[in-house]
Amino acid sequence: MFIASEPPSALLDFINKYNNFLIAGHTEPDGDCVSCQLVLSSALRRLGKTAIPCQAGPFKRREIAGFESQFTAEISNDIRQNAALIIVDCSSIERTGALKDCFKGMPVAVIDHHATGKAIDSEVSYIDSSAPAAMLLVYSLIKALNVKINEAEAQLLFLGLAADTGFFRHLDEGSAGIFDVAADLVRAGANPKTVFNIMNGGKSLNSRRLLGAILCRTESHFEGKLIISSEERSDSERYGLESRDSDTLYQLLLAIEGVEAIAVIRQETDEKCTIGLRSRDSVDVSLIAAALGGGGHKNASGLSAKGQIKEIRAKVLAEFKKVFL
Ligand SMILES: [Mn+2]
Repeated sequence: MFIASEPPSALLDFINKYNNFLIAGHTEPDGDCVSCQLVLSSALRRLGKTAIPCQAGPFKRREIAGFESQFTAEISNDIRQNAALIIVDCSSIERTGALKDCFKGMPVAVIDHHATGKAIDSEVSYIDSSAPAAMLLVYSLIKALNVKINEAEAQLLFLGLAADTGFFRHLDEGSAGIFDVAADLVRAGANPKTVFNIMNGGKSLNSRRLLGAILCRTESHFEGKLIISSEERSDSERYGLESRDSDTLYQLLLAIEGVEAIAVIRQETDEKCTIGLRSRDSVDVSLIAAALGGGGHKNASGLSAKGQIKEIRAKVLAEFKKVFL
C-alpha cells in the first residue's frame, strides 16, 4: 500500500533475535518521534517482548505535551545489559541527548527518514528519505511483523504523520500512497479531528498577543519578496518565552502575497540575536544562513549572531540583496 521501501530482513531478524528493547528517539522530540517510539514499543510488547521508550526530552512541543509520562529518562545498568536498542527518527546515539552514554555498547538498529541519516553506530538500519515521516517506516515494520494496528497505535501513528507533513500540507501529487496509509489508520480508529485539535488547539492567550506584537513589526522589502519581522526583548519579557509559536508565525508570514523568503530576528539577550529564515520554493535560505555563520536546509535555516536587531537586519538585507537585485 505504501510506496516506501519494505523493512530490510536484517531488521526483522534483529527484532526476532532479542527479547528486550529500549526504544530511543532524538532529543527535543516532536510528534513523529513520539509516535514512532510509543507505537513501536506497544507493537513489540504485543509480540511478547519487553520494550521501554526512553527520552531525555525536553517535551516542549504542544502536540506531545501529554505523552511525557509514558517515557523513561533513566535506564538501570541491569536493564541496559539485557536489551537491544532501536533508535527512531534519527540515525545516531549522539542525537539521543543526555541518554547517549548509557546506550553505548548496546546492539543497535536505526529507523530513520532524514536525508542526512547515516547509521554510523548501528549494525542494522532501515533508512528511507523518501518517507515524509518516520512513522511510515514503523507502520511498514509493524505490518511486516504481522501485528494488527490497534486503535491507540493508529491514533499515535496519525499524529506522527500529521506532525511531519504539516497536517498533509507539505505533500504533493505523488503522495497517494501516504493517503492510503492515512485511510488505513482512520479505519483502525484514528480520529483526524482529534489529532488536529491536539496539534493546533490549546494555545495560550499570551502566545496570540506575542504573535500580534511581532506581526505589527513586519516590513516588506524588494517589492514584497522578502518579509522581515522581529521580536524585541520587551516582547519575551512581557509574554514569556514559552509563548513563542514559531510554526504559526512562519506560516502567517509565508502566506503574504508575493513573498519568497522571510526572516524573523529575535533579540535573545542584550548582546545576541537569533535569526529564523524560511522560504518558498526557489530561494535557498541555507546560503543566506551560511553567509552569516549559520546553516540549515534550502527552505528552513537559522543562525545566531552577536548584536542588536537593527544592525542584524542590515546584514540580512545585504545578503538578500544579492538574491533579489
Ligand atoms: Mn520525523
